[in-house]
Amino acid sequence: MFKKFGAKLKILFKSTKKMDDSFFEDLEDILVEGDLGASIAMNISDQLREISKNEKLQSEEDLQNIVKRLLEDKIQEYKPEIPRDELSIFLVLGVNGVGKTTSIAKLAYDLKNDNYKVLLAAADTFRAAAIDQLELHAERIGVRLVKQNNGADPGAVIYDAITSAKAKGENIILADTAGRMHNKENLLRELKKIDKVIKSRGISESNYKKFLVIDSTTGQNGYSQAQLFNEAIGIDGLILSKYDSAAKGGALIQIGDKLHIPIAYVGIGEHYGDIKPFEKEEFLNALVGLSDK
Ligand SMILES: Nc1nc2c(ncn2[C@@H]2O[C@H](COP(=O)(O)OP(=O)(O)O)[C@@H](O)[C@H]2O)c(=O)[nH]1
Ligand SMILES: [Mg+2]
Repeated sequence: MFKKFGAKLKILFKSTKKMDDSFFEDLEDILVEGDLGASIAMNISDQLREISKNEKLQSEEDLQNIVKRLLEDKIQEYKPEIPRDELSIFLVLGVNGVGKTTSIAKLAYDLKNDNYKVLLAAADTFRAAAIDQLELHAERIGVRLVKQNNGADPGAVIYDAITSAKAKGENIILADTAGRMHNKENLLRELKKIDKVIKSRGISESNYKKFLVIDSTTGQNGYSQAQLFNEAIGIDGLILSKYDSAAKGGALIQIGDKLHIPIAYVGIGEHYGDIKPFEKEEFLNALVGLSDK
């Protein structure tokens, strides 16, 4: 059975008589298997070697706590502030199937309950089903949706949404986007166009946020996705989805350490209400196995 990173750390400590080279090799393997990447794995292992010269590790909790301490500066929380008297836009990005549409629906639900006036923009025009899926959520939650036909220019949908929100007085637009195009270059070009449209429509930089959804079950790939989208249009924050299915997330450490992208939300199920702000302390405890989840 697949064992979580934290559980492996505990076993490593229990089964080791001394912290010799083979201990550190095993530790590096565990860190790499936990999606932290080779360079971070070596870095943690080297730092632990130094620490263990002066500090005797008595129990597996000591090991877990030190690893946690070493990871602490590698990820950051992001708590977006959404003004009520100006229009904001959240552009939600990510590859196909990561959970963009579902995350938008959950955020719309929470924001509506918090008395925000929410508008959804169906800018994933690549598949007709994507527009229908978002529309169904809009109806269920009771928020407005701006859409065009399947195949329409996503930039035009967003343009309309901004115009419409300004006219009707909505506070926040949550914009869905396509995670798939005929090829990667097309996708990135589309995103850059959308970005330009938003910037040209008088929404201030601080009210325009780009979120990348990372699926907890994809592991190491999450890092490459973040790199790609971040290079294309810059990412303000991450949404970690499907954390209920696989409480992994080592890739976030890499993303935080190398790309400095903070994490805003965590998706913990398929229903409305199943999203919460990212809590770094809780995440790190779960990652190193100091708590069950
Ligand atoms: N268990 C679980 N499933 C999720 C979560 N977020 C999304 N999903 C599921 O992932 C699948 C793809 O989600 P969708 O929002 O359509 O992805 P998109 O292609 O990025 O828009 C759907 O079956 C969702 O119900 C989550 O936090 N937990
Ligand atoms: Mg979708």
